[in-house]
Amino acid sequence: MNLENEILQIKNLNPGEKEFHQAIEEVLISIKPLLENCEKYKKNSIIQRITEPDRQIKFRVSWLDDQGNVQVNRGYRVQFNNALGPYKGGLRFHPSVNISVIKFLAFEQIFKNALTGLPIGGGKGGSDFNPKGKSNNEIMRFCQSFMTELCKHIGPERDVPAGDIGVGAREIGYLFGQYKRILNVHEGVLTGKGISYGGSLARKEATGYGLVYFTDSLLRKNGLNIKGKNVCISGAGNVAIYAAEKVQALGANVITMSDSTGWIYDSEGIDLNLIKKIKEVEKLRISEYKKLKPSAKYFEGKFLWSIPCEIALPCATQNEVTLECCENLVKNGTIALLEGANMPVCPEGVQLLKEKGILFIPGKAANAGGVSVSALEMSQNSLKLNWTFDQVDSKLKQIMEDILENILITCKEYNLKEDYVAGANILGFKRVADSIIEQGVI
Ligand code: NDP
Ligand code: 2IT
Repeated sequence: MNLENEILQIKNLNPGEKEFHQAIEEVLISIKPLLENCEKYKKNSIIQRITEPDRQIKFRVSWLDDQGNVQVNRGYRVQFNNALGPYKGGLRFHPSVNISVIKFLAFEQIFKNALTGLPIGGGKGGSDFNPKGKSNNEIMRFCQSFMTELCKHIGPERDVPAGDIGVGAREIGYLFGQYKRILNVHEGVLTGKGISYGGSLARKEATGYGLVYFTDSLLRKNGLNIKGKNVCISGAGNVAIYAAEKVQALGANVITMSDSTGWIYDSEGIDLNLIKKIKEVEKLRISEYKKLKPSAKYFEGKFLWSIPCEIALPCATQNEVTLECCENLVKNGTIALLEGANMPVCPEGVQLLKEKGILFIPGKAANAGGVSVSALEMSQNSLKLNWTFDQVDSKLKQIMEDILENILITCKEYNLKEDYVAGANILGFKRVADSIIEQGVI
């Protein structure tokens, strides 16, 4: 069967799962140069085995709201592939969550985790629960109910969840507490934990910092420098905030940020203390920024990447960067786009950026810093040791540099020129596929 027919067959097996189809297509088409020369993958039905999750867990989550009414949500955990290590990947709480979204994220996570070189397999989970407008007690009751079922399926050597959209330190704390209460074991079953009970320093910063370390290395490899560059960022959550912090630390200017309601443009450079106060502490809308800093501009609605910048770092959600956004970036002379979010650029947009010679790095490489430090948190938990911020941060930097270096080597080996999407996918796929084969028919 040729590759196009195999992709069609996978789509038919998973009807209506559009985000999952998108991720499957992106990965499989790009690894053609690998598949063409590898008979053993065909013989071992690697494509069928790698695109079928080990298991998909779906469960009801009932919880009591502050008025005493019973609310019902859906919970998911997709344990996609554990060839390289225990399933590892975040939990997302957002009303848009469905099986397609969780499967796309879990599938991407397999290859991202392989790129880190650390012993972790791929998984993802979450719920269509909307944390917006919920009280602290409601969040706690939801997390407790969610974990009451999830705890049957996870464990430090089995599956180790972490945060993602809508799941930060507060939620991880409540989830961890409930796990401990039910199993009566204090162990590294989640990452992104509070520092006082087994969390790692620099995990909070890791995805954003890692993204910018990668950006800095990429520019240097191309004879450029991040210093003084204008950087547009989308999102104003965990990834966006710490990407902005590192961009500023390296002497570049962050001029935009956004949330699901609108976006801000601050030509003087975003005041990150204001953003942290609005988004991390008070959990308000980004429009508050203009009230506190009237010289900035606020626009309601979707961010269209219409402000000229040299570097673009989308850090909100999947498919946020449309073809129109990419046309704006091309028109404005952007040099590089690195995905802080998972799959934020739509396929037509990726195509255009590549055609126009814009340096494009997919999320599975550029945002791998978060899961890398999660794996370092697992190591610290196993060793019952805590490393310093600088120890973790320097390991993170090294991991990001190694990922870039190995992608460049792969691009050379397969004659891919500047197609970093193919380079990252081939490198990650090969590591996982070869391990699957070595472990026999299971
Ligand atoms: P957060 O919940 O902390 O922040 C998400 C941000 O994106 C918020 O500003 C949110 O706006 C915005 N957003 C969410 N959904 C939409 C939407 N549909 N349209 C527009 N804006 C939206 O999540 P993270 O920062 O952790 O995650 C951001 C991205 O990075 C996701 O793609 C995630 O999968 C990816 N990622 C996260 C990692 C991590 O360690 N946290 C690691 C690697 C990747 P609002 O405030 O209005 O909700
Ligand atoms: O998409 C991701 O890599 C994450 N949300 C982080 C996963 C993790 O296990 O830290």
